[in-house]
Formats: sequence, C-alpha cells, structure tokens
Amino acid sequence: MTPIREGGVQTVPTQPFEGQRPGTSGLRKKTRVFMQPGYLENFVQSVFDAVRTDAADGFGAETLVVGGDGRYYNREAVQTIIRMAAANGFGRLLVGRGGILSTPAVSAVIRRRGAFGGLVLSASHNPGGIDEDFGIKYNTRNGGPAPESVTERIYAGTQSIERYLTVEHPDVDLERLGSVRVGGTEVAVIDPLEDYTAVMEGLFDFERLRAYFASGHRMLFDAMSAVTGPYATQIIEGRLGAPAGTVLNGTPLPDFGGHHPDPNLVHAAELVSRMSGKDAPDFGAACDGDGDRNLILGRDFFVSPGDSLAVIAEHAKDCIPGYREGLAGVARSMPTSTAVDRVADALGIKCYETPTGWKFFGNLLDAGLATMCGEESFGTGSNHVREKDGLWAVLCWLSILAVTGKSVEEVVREHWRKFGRSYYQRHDYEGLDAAAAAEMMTELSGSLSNLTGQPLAGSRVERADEFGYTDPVDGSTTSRQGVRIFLEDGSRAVLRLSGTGTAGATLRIYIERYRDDAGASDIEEALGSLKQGVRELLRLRERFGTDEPTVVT
Ligand code: VG1
Ligand code: CO
Repeated sequence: MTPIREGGVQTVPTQPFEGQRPGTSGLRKKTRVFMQPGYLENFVQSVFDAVRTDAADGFGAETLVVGGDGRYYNREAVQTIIRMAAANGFGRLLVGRGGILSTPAVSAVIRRRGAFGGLVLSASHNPGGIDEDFGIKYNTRNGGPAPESVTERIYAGTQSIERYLTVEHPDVDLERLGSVRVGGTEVAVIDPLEDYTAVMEGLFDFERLRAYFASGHRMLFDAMSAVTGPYATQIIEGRLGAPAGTVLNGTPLPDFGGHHPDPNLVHAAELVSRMSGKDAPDFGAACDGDGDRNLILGRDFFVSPGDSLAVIAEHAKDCIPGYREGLAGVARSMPTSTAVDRVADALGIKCYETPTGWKFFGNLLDAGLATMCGEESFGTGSNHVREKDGLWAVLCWLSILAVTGKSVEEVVREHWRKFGRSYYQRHDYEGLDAAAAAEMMTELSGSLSNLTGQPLAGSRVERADEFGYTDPVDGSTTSRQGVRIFLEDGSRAVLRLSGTGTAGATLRIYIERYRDDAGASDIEEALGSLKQGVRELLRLRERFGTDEPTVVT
C-alpha cells in the first residue's frame, strides 16, 4: 500500500502491534522491537490521537517537548517524532540539542515554557544498545508522566490503529541551536541544560554550595555514561566550582559504556570502591540513565533510598532555600520504607501512600497536598518538576552537608537516633518465567485471607492484602498494586511484579523491620528471618530453582 499525500502530509497505513501498553513508566521494549517499521510510529500516533481533544486548535497552538537519554536509537526516534509531530499539526517543537534531555529536564522545560506535553525517549536504568532496551513515555501539561486514564487511552489506540501521519522532510540538524521549519511546524533545538539549571538555581543556595567546595570538601559524581553527565558537569563543576574530575563518566554514550546505568551498589561499583577508605571523598552520588534516580554515599557509607527521602524531608526547611516555608505534605510509594512517615509525624504533616510509579504523585503535587515524594527505587523529588529528579536529590544532600557541617554518615546516624531506623531491603528476582511468576502471584493473592494468624519469620501474620489506591484529588482508583503482608511484630513484606522489564518477569520482594535502636543493629540480622520466611512462603526454590535474588538494594 502506498501512502496518501495531502498538503505535504502523508497518511501511512499501518497495523496494530501487540503489547504496546505502557507499564510503570512508559512503553519499554528491546531496541530491535522499537526498530521494526511502524512500531515507534504506531505508539507516537496513538499518543497524539489520545490527547488531541485536550489540545488547543488541534495542536496548532501547542508546543511539544522531545528529548531522551541519548541511548542507541535516540536520534533516529527524535527525527521520526519531529516528522510525525509536524504532520499532526503541532505549532512548535522544542528538541534538546543532540536529542538530549534528562527526564526531570523534560519536565522542567514543559512547565517553564507552558508546553502541551512531552515525549521522553528512555528506558531509564535499563542498559542501552541495539540488543538492549529502548523506551518512550508521554508527559502531560503539568510536566508529569501521563496518568493511567491517558495511558489506557493510548493503549486502546495502539490496538486499533490503521494509519499514522508523517511528512517527507530531511533530518533536522540536532546539533545546531535555533529554529527551522518542518512543514507548518517550528522546530526549535534548545540547550538541554538551560531550563533545568535555572530551576536548580531557584531552589538552592549556589553560593553556599560553592563555599562547601571552596573549603576543600570533595565529592565524586558518577554519571554512568548517561544523560546527567552534561548537567552535573555544568552545575557541580561549572557553577559550584567543584574541581574537574568530580564528575565521572560524564559523556553520554549510546550503550552507557556497556554498563547498566542503574545507580545502586551493584552497578555503581566503581564509585562505591572509590568512596571507600579513609582518603575517600566526603560525598559520593550517581544518577541513572535518564537522570531521575539517585544514589547517595558517604565515606564507606550507603544511604538507603527510604532514609534519604526521610533525611531530605527532615532538613529541607532549614537547609534548602526553596523549602524555607516548610513542606505541605510528603508522599511515598507503598513499598518504600516508612522512615519518611515518622518525619511527617514529627513535622505535623500528612504522608500519602501511593502505588509504585511517579505518575501517582502528580495530582498530590498539583493540588499542593505534597511537596516532596520518593520511592525506594532511588527516586526522590519535589514539586519543582513532576518527575523524580536525581541531581536535585544530590543538591539537597550537598545543602544538608554544607549547612549542618556534618558528614553523610553523621547526618544519617543522627536521624536514626532521633527517629529509629527502618531496616529495609529490596530483593529482585530478574528473568523469571513470566507465566510461572504470574501464577505465583495469582495463587498468593487468592490465599491472602488464609495467611492471617500464620507463623512467619518468628512472628505471625497480622493481616495481608492487595494494595489498592484511590487518588484523593480526582477519585480515580487503581487496584492490585502489590501484596502486603504485615506481621504482629510490626515488620512488613511487600511483593509485586515489575512493570518496567523487557524480558520475562521480575519479582520484587521488599522487606522492612523497624527498630528504635539508633540504627545499631546489623541489617542482615534484622532482616534475615523475614527474608527467609518470605522465600519459603512463596516456595521460590521449588518454583524457580533458586531462591537467591539477582540484585539486592
Ligand atoms: C521501577 C521502580 C519504580 C519506578 C520505575 C520507573 O518500576 O520500582 O519505583 O518508578 O521503575 O523508574 P517497576 O515496575 O519495575 O518496579 V525509572 O528511573 O525507570 O523511570
Ligand atoms: Co530513570
């Protein structure tokens, strides 16, 4: 079939692909899946079709932001989207130079420039390359990931799509700042750092942070060969005056240097080793592929993400100018540790509990119910954008260190002394047989009522349920967001299947035990029986041949 041309716009016949339902954070697939003719096009057209009724003048008066984390296929995808956005009649497109924009930067650009929405090209912390992962996500006018009502509309579109629109136009030079016209659309290539840096400058006391480095404190920031390299180099080395070499792996590479751009103790091994020993720098940090996750390290010290959120919330008012009015409320995803709940209690503010995925924080932030939010998966953020923001968290910690004059470890230990400690771990079982994993979850959810009163991990099950959520702002509901098992001794286990993987299934087990012991216990001792108890309850070894997780964070 040949395309129909009308007014420069081509209508290309197409057929639905299976499995284009966005997961926890957009559509993620193997890169080669995305490279099939029509695959990306179908999804992008379905996005446009799903949101056109929300747009002024059929997109003619609207701006769309486009950028990604620089992984393999980023540039090609940007060119495809430019042609399709032009064909669909967008007034203006803002594209990050080189096709680059971190996830929080897309959010910042949408908000600062009053754009209609944005497309983020990333599979986040998943590895990149032709044989690895690619992804795309749509963000709405508030700068945040589309809510489920929109992603479901997009998905419905992908199932019945018959055509997509494009124009014939040579590739736009993504290296040159400035505007060109593609069809009736103005395509502006923008500095990907400008809006984001301005937002950071509005929140943090850059002078104070400069003084921290000027007084000889040292830091290492690992950009993991991903998108935060240019941002961190400009802000930390450029604006804050940290010495050259503070930013490691600062050039975004299409394959992230062959590594997982996942800032945890396993994948940020180089940083972890450089942060150990008495000559190590004061502060270590890393971000993920698209710049929305963060890892925080002290000298020989790891800050668990749940503690990091709690510590930032605790100190925000006193240490960060952007929050000097205090926090309206906080929010965390359900599997995230309850450390921040205790800070919220002490501050006399509310702590909201949401399903996994940043899209669930959007309404709380928009309505002013929460100022800060976080997830156990190394994600922290606030109402300055509508995404989690890795570098923001790093600047929060820098501010806390600079103002308190304490080390990372001292800050955390003091927090534990004051609030007690949530001993917390997440165990991931990657690459499981998808059918077997689904069956296990079905069995488990079917037997939850029988669990009550059963002995587990030296205690008994007090109650077990499947987490459901009703959004307090728009009343929308989401069900089956993970199994929760609460024990009589106050500890908790959460189980859910990942919604971001691209191969097989990933089971996540989250375990938490609270002790008011100033953090003195050994984490393995504190969590050992709970870990074993859950593995046995799920009969992991029997089902999958092993009960050892792939990654523990
Ligand atoms: C994971 C994390 C979740 C996070 C999501 C996207 O989802 O658990 O907390 O919001 O990734 O993060 P899942 O469904 O695999 O557990 V990112 O940095 O990939 O945009
Ligand atoms: Co990410």
